[in-house]
Amino acid sequence: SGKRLRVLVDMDGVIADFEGGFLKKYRARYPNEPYITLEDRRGFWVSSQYGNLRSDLCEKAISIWESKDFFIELEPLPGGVQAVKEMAKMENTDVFICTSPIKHYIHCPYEKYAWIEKHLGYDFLDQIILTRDKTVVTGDVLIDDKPDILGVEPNPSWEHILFTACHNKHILPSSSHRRLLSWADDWRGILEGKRL
Ligand code: UMP
Repeated sequence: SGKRLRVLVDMDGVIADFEGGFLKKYRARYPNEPYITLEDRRGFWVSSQYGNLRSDLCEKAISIWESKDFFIELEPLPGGVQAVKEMAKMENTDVFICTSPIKHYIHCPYEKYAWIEKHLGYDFLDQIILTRDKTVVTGDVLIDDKPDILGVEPNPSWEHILFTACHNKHILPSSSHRRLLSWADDWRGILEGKRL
């Protein structure tokens, strides 16, 4: 029913548990350093909040996600893999995983592909968009936990649906932002609305 829909789904913080994976490995590697609980996380950039806690903790935080096996070992977030699989099977629906790799590129891009193959299957490797600028990608919706998605295109084609995460749950989204509270929330309703 309705028009064909292109859905862009972010990876870290939306289908893969970046924050949980980070905190677990940070505490294991730096057991004597202070840390920020997920409850106390504020702002998209983990490195900034750790750097504000103590300046040397910025690079310690970065060392965690720059390490081999960080991205591949991220746990799926509740319901995310199932929702994406279900979405991809819907009629007239194209789903792409749209994710920004870190610039320390030795492990991250490879492991993002490996994670998608492991959790969504080999055929889903056709649906991956790795980009540091999501504004140049066209789509009807972008489901992403980053509050400010900026780039060279001032008027992106997609509507940004803010996916709730520990770091963004306290901010009041701008009037143009709709939210998806979790994968238990009504993502089907949002898609059907865009199809009209
Ligand atoms: N990232 C950082 N620094 C941080 C937090 C995350 O570089 O403090 C990286 C990890 C992911 C990317 O590769 O940012 C997340 O990008 P998107 O979720 O916007 O795709």
